[in-house]
Amino acid sequence: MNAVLERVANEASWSAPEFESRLRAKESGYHIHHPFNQRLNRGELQPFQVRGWVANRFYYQVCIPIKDAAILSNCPDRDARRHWIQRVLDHDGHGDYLDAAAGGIEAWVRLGEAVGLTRDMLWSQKLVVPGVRFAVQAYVNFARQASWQEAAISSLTEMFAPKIHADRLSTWPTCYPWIEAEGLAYFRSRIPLAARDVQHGLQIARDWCCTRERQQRALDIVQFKLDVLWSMLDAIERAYPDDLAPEQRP
Ligand code: AHQ
Repeated sequence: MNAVLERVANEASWSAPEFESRLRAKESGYHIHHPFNQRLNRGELQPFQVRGWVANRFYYQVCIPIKDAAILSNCPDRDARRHWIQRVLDHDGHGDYLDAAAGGIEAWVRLGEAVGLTRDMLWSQKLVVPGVRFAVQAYVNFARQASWQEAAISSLTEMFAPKIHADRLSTWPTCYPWIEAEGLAYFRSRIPLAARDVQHGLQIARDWCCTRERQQRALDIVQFKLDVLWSMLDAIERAYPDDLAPEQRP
């Protein structure tokens, strides 16, 4: 073990409040601060750029339950699975596709239709840019290969998600009046679910991070996931510049 790791391994653990405070301090790297997201929520993007963002984020959304199923497959803890499986149902739905239990992915399809995309365009994934595919697959593969606790910790970027959803709900109706209001239902639905999921994720982190080394590992895992989200917006921003040729605009 190298000297740095040895020093961290031998240092005392942070208290639970200190540990959570350090996790929450990672907010400064959240994609809410990415220039593309700031332009999006200030109403500065053209319809094709919003459509590009929705189509690429759809790929992230449909991969979330695959990621969560990977965590379930690695998790021997029945109580943890009973909690975690709800995340799969929240995204995939468990009713027929027309009722409230249609799920988050169906709500995202409705967001896509509200911004002028078709269901087929979304599911074809033809608009997904390489950098987004690469980042999302890095996240899914991390969840497949890491311990279930480490993979659960990677979802804790949702500590910061209620604000980004609230920003969209408060700005898009004015900034993008051409987007049908019901298209924003996903953002509204996600706020309470994110808060619930974060409480479970933080409990897993508190239980697993019984040493300073593991606490530092948790911070590094959250940083990895922040990098996934940030690099997705880097790729989307580069794919949809303001002066993109009209024939290339979604
Ligand atoms: O809609 C989002 C969502 O369902 C999830 C699940 C969670 C995870 O398991 O990693 N993270 C997440 C996020 C969602 N929306 C993102 C956004 O900006 O709309 C934020 C993202 C997250 O903060 O990790």
